Amino acid sequence: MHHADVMMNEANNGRFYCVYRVSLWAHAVNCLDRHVHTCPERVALIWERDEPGSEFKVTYRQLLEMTCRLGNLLRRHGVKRGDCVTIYMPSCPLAVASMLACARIGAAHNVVFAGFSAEALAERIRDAQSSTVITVNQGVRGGKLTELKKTVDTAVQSCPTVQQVFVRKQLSLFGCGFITMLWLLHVISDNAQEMQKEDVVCEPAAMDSEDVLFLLYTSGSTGKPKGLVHTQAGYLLYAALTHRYVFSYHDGDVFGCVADIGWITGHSYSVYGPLANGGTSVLFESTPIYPDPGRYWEMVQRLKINQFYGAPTAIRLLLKYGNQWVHKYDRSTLKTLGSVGEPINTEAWEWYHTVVGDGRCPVVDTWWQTETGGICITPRPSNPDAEIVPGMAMRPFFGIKPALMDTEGEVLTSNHTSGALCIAQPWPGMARTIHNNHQRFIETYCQPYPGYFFTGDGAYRSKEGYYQITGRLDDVINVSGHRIGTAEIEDVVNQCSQVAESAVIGYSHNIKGEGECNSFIQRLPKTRSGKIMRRVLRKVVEQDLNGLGDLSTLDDPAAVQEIIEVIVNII
Ligand code: 6R9
Repeated sequence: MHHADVMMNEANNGRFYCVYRVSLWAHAVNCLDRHVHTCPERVALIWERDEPGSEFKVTYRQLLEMTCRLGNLLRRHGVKRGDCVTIYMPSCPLAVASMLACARIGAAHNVVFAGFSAEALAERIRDAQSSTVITVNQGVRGGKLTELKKTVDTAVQSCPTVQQVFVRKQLSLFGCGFITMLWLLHVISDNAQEMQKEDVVCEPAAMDSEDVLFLLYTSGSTGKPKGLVHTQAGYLLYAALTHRYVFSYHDGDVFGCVADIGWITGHSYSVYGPLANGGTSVLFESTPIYPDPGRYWEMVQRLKINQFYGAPTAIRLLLKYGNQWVHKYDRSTLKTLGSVGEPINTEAWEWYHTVVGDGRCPVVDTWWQTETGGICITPRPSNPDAEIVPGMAMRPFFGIKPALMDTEGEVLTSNHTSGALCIAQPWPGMARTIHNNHQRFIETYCQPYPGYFFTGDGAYRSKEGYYQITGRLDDVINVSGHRIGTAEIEDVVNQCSQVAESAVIGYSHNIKGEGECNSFIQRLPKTRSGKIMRRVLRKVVEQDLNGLGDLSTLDDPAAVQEIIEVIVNII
């Protein structure tokens, strides 16, 4: 029996996950070797490259081979168990193989989103004390070329720990034709020269269930980003279990999570969850509007995607372009539609459900965080016909005990109430610490409500006991003594036909405590993963430009500058 199966039974019995601390084979075995024994030619990854129609498939056998070669290459260059390897690559099979190669030899990986600047990358490399970086020379996204190797070159100049950088050379050609495809096929199966020299067998390291699997940085509201630490057994169990049950994933299904592997969503639902379940996972390397706003649905038709998992920010954007981009394509393969990253407003939920899913696919709004490792609150699993209320994350997953706290720190026991969202007992996928800063982990998550894990989010529990996430608590506004979640007001504002998206924030008001400031502007400041940075807006409105906090995840710093100009003029 595989260790993960043991853990799964434990979780099903509702017992504490950490009862057994046994050694297990590295993740690469659970995600690859197992499936190579039973179905070597099954497609593990479909690499949906920037140009539609240039997808590339990798079987479990090929992915194992790539992973082993890379594992051997890293070992030969001195990477040991316990080291940390930084991966700076777009979503592509080699990035997945790099993650699994680290796991196979017992090294932790630290994937940094390939859109981050040299400075943000350097900060994460330094904090992780990585001695090895893996990258590609260039990538292409939305028709734009990015020179990743150059960014790495700049970054490592200020990273004294880095001893070696592995660069995979790949040509990112626009409008990739048949010849290029042949060339690509050659490169992928042949792999780069160095990898080619390596053996296709790589002995997996035996790991303790609580050994580190990876670090993943998430931005803090103040100070520097936090390197959250996930461990071996609990994380994989939780990613696999949630992937199978939340999305009702069945063998043979094609799972399309469009998040970048640089985020936790990509880690859990493009890589570990689907691969642990022997699934076929799409790696999406483009944007929702490239080459046009039909991209997602054209891809669904072409790859016959069964479960589609995306972010509200993209849904809101596509909704604006109109239904014709959806109707153009056959979406009959779709069975479940997932949403993650931010509260999904009612208008976007309805559109996703009725237009994209033709009213026949459950929409699973999935609430979770980098810290939780996998989905914690979501409508499924449940009876297939159990109610789903638009815009609500609904029910806790197996083993998750949500608790709402009042401002005095007391647990709210009744329904139809709002409070700070905590989790009352540990679960397998929870992050164990912040790399090199356990004290910050304790202060951020464990001390605010002793005995509970504090999520930083606010939630409402309805009369029926269903949960609705109301937004980050640092975004909650207090007007005349009423605590209102930003998401609640935005939901109403977004229903105006002229409004594509909105961000509601509060600012100090002598009488009411906080007033709302609604100012419409061209674009909102967002993180690279599409979350609106309301705390930055609030600081701008409060004219506290020195207190903007950690901006390393900001997508386009010019957006903040624009807003500063508009808002400072109004106030
Ligand atoms: C998975 C992911 C975590 C924060 C989280 C919350 C927000 C995520 C949400 C949601 C409302 C949902 N969030 N999913 N809010 N409804 N379905 O996004 O992880 O990048 O760490 O962000 O995102 O505020 O605390 P991460």
